[in-house]
Amino acid sequence: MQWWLDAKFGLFIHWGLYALPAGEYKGRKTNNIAEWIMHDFQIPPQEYAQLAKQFNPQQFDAKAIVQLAKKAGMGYIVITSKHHEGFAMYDSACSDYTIVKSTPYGRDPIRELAMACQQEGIRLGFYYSQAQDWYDENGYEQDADNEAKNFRKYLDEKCKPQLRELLTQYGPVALIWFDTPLIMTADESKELRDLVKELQPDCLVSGRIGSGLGDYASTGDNFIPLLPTKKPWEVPATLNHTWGFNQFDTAWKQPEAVIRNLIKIVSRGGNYLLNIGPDGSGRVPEESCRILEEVGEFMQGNEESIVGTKALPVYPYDLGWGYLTGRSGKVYIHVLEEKPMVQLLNVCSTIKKVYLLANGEELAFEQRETCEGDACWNIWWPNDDQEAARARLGAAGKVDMVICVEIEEEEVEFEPIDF
Ligand code: H79
Repeated sequence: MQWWLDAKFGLFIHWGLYALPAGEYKGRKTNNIAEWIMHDFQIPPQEYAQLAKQFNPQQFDAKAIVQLAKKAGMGYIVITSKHHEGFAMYDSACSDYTIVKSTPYGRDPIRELAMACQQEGIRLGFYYSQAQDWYDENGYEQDADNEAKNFRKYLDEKCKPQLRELLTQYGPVALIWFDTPLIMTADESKELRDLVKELQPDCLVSGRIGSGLGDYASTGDNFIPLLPTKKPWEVPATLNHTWGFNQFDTAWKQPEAVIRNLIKIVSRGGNYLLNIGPDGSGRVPEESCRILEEVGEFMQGNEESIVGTKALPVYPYDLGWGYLTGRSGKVYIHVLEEKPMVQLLNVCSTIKKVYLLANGEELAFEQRETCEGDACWNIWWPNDDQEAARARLGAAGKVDMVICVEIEEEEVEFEPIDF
């Protein structure tokens, strides 16, 4: 799973029939995430299924989405192949409830995305709701009487056959992103894991397969861990509140907030899986594109401080003004605020060279002991002028000025601060 550890940043795509109501059904607006509208308004399956007849997303452009992800510096894409609503967004033979068989669109967008990903050299994984299926009478549903269902039948006749299709018809699959196991048993989760690994040994399995059987942990949606965890981890996150397109949700995170989250997550050793929700016509909301493009401007020039980095030992201070990332022989200091100069206390590694990552400008530095006897790095902006240096970095320095410190040692060493 080294590729996944190195990638750090991925694109999540939530797309299904829920993109049509887009947060409003029969004049009633939801204040929950839009892809839950069928559950939240308890829309009967046969009624909800009528949405398929209007689903004709001619604006869906797989290549443009892949390019958007690449420009943002993302290393993988995960798309909903079947969300809790139960609708297959790909050409599934074991159900009639699919985008190919029951919509006027009649095409398989997941095949188009898989082809575009292969052409552009980016990995593709599939979200698959393994336990919740609100269309299948034997699929689970949050807060429903699940004990009364024949889940075995659902597993054998829908879930496993569909996973088999996804893992045999679309080339190499980077990962299966399972979600909400609910009351699935450990044996059932293991059965799904075994099936994935039997068909594609290199395919990763997300933490939400249940019973701790994932290859990595998925944190709570939009929750960023504070401390190192036992397993590698990923934060699934939204750009506004919703995952699936919601026409009323305009609470967009600004690019600056997204870049800050990315650095925070990467500095703590995690991955950031950031979502877009194409609308019912297949278009990615303009605001999402704008945000990701700005993140891309930061990544151009600073990518080395994100992609392929490894979590450093825990730095004993909360810097407030920035974060540290690193790789063998290098520490990247992410400076997110105005500072006359940059000081790191209790760092004892030996500096070889210091420069601004995005343009290579060298920075003056000294290594010394403070009055208290702590090892310390002091770094100065050229001519003591941070703003001028920022201007020279252009878009790459707008939010974060990344300083690269090359050190003699493989791994940076921090002094303990308890004395
Ligand atoms: O796919 C996205 C979400 O649809 C899915 N995970 C991400 C990646 C997700 N599944 N469940 N949840 C998110 C949260 C569930 C929240 C709930 Fe509720 C709280 C379900 C029951 C209580 C929301 C509020 C629905 C009913 C009341």
